[in-house]
Amino acid sequence: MASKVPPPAANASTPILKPGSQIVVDTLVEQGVEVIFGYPGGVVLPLFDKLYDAPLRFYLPRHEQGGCHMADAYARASGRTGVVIATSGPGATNLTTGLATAMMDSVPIVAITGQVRTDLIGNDAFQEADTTGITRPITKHNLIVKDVKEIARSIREAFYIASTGRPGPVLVDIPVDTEVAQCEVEPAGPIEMRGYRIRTQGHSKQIQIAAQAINSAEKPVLYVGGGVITANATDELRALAIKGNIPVTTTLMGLGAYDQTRPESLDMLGMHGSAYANYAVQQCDILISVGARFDDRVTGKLKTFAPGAKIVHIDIDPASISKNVHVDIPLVGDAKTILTEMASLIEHRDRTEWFETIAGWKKKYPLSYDNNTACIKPQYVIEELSRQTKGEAIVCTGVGQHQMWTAQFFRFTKPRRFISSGGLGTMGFGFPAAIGAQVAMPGQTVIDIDGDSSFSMTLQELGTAVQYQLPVKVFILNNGYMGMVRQWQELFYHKRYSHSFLKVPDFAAVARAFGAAGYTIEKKEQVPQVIKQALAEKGPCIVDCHVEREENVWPMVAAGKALDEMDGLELLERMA
Ligand SMILES: Cc1ncc(C[n+]2csc(CCOP(=O)(O)OP(=O)(O)O)c2C)c(N)n1
Ligand SMILES: [Mg+2]
Repeated sequence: MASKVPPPAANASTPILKPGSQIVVDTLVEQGVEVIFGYPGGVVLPLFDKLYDAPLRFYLPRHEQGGCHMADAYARASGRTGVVIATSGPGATNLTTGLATAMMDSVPIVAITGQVRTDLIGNDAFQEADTTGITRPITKHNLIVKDVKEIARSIREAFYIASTGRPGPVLVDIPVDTEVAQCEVEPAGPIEMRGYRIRTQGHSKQIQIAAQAINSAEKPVLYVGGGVITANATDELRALAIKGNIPVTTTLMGLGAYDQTRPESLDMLGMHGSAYANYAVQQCDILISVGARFDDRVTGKLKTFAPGAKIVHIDIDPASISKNVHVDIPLVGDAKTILTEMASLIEHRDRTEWFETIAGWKKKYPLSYDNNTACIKPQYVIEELSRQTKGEAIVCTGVGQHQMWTAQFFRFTKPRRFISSGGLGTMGFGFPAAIGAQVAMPGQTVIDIDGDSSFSMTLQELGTAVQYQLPVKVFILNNGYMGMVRQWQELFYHKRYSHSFLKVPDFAAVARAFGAAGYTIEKKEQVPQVIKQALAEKGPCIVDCHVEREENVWPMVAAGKALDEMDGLELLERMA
């Protein structure tokens, strides 16, 4: 006969056990997470069950790639860490483009993926993929957590690694049995990780040397990348540039780091940068790079890049220093700290001659286009958007000509207003990015300036925008081509337009089918009015702008050419 033993009474010494799935959710909440993008599946069902009544806002994309771009743009717009959840196998592999995009642009994301049961790993189990293996080169850090006791610490460390130093995506893979297993949770404490050290303070002596070199320079240029935005150092940059009277050019990722309406602004440099920025870089005597990485789209032919310049490089990531271009004065540390210290040592210089030379280039080769045509020029739509939103909107893009025109013709005055895939160049990024940015900034006007082909890659996220009534405004610069590919084929492949156009649907009708508003613009005179109407829409809205089909982006530094060997200058000169 079984003896009746009373159940043990709960008292202070009884450990409170929680399943791994609950620990995941609790740790996310503890880390300050308010928003999650994610898609369910078999091995994350325990986790989704706990998300059912978690104090978090959850957004369900139509594809995990979309979810990852949403988390990415959420992070870029807000400065917080984005979170995305996916199931094992196809859910995890669908994240890869999003992770690689975030990795290349140094965006903090924590991705949580489910994994098959620990005892099945390596067995070709249903929906098994080696997620940590696949994502190792496209994450800042990743790991698989096979012990429930490690979940809380792993997630805390994931947030720490994702958001500190040079930020990036971190993936935590959790087998389903670990989600179900139970343990007691350790309270959060200070994070100590051997082998992960971040230097924030710059070397004072080096800062002095750099400041002296800048003070004695006649033709300095500040070359600014996305790192300044990540470091929230735009005020410090402005203070330095104004105090020292130094012209500033930014990379694509750096747009918004410096107010483009200021006289020191040289706008963007590089392959499709302004002629005056490229000339200034080539002729400067000191180039002060802050949070930029000398990407090949910026430098042109490396051997001839900034030939007369001493190079100062401020970066949080020591691996970026002298990677592509030899650096004379390296400064490893946080841009905000270093710029502040440097500004105190910088003296005002008139540099009249240098600014006059630059003014000459600006006058001779302004960023311009021929708008004396009956058809709609894509640049005109962008200028009109910039005018109507007074530069206040958050602007996302796809990849291609429309992206470059946005960089050239939208005036950015503040950081975190331009969201684009710079490093990886991910077509299809713009629309889910706009959704993520809108989730982060509910009161803000969020625009996606997209290409017909780029938008076609992720347009299913219309379902997400409509489901959550996110009032994103998409302006498709529909040239009926993969315009950037066509431009290269025109210039370098004898106009043999090999598979560079797709038959696209009536985008406005597609929008309406999803429950969004849809407009089509075919005539130039409609542009201002329809933009106005679209911006006033309360819900998501698509505007299909039929633009000039064979417009090109100028100026252009062809591959292998020096930065000051630009094509298309005659047109700019003619339009000046
Ligand atoms: C996922 C992906 N595939 C291919 C490319 C190569 N690519 C770069 S731009 C471009 C064409 C983009 O066309 P569209 O979105 O219509 O923009 P447009 O250049 O016409 O403004 C292509 C195919 C890419 N960047 N990303
Ligand atoms: Mg196109």
